[in-house]
Amino acid sequence: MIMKNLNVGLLGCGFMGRTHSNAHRRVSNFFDLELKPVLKAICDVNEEKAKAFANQWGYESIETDYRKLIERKDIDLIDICLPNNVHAEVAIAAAKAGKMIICEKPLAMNGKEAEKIVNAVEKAGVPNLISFNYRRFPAITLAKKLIDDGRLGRIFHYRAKFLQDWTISKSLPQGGDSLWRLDAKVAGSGVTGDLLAHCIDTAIWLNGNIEEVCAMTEIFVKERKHLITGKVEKVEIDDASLFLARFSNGSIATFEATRYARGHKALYTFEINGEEASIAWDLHDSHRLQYFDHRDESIVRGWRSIHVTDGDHPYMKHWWVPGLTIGYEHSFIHQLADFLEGISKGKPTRPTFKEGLITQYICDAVLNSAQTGKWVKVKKVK
Ligand code: SOE
Repeated sequence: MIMKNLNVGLLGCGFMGRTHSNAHRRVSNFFDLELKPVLKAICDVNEEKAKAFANQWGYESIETDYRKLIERKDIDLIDICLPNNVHAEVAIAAAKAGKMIICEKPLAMNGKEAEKIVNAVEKAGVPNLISFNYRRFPAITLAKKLIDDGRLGRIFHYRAKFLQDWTISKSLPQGGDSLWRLDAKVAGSGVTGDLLAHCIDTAIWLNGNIEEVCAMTEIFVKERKHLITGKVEKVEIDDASLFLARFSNGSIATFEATRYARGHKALYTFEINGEEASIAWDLHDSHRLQYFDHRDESIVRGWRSIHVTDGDHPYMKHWWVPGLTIGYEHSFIHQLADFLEGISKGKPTRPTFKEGLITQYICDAVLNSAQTGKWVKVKKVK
């Protein structure tokens, strides 16, 4: 296949900047695509950081002002790996300039801001993708296929958890480059936008719309020193967030995310129980999909642990040989491969910003319910 270059301008030199840069570098080695990402420019307000990142990842140039990056005629795709409070400003400017856009999750600080982003990309008609990478773990993509094929039958229960423990220490500060996730002015919310957003995105993909929620949040450490102001300031992000939900298909759900589950670093798990079959997944054993089918002959019936590494499993034919595993970073390569293929075919790739808005509305409803102590209906996307 003849490849055409697609020039990438990426913003942000943090953890997500690295996962996305790695995807841009490697995708064409493993997927036969018409478009080949070229690392044209990396943008960060800190020039030294941008230079070091460009050097390490092979970017051709650097920018320190996002407006300059967006103005550049040689940039086709803007990839936003910045903190949540600047997603809207950058995404709207990029859409107005007619650039394709990838944006890290959550789409924005809240639903209102996310609506403006969606309006901007729809008006401009530019391809857009919100990065909810967990959809592209082969085992989760396989779960989607099993559900869509009707193997589970009527679904009764959805159960999801995302557990971490990295903010338990009272002496951990908030804010700044490394700890902006703890600063509500930058992150918008705590684990609701950071972790539950992942659980919600997977859930609405696998099990359809969520109609209403009833939530509870908690802030365990009420004050932390702010790395920028140097002062001890109130903590306003949710440290833990739990909610009950009703899906449009009649199933009911529990969701939980916390950064206070001692012993868990990033334990994302979910289980779905249907009339005929159940499935379960665990990020710490990410290549396996647990599957129980009640239709199996009773004497051999039991949970199967499917090692999702065969050539006919989602994405796996692009990698090594059957039985050999891939990892976290590959989910970003898969979502990029799907996005590039979508651009070539003139088709939107899910999740689009519009789906990011659905998740944002659910996060808003969760935070609203936690405040009011009432069930809250989720706003519908037009
Ligand atoms: C937070 O620690 C975090 O890095 C999230 O921001 C990511 O989205 C999640 O995948 C892992 O945890």
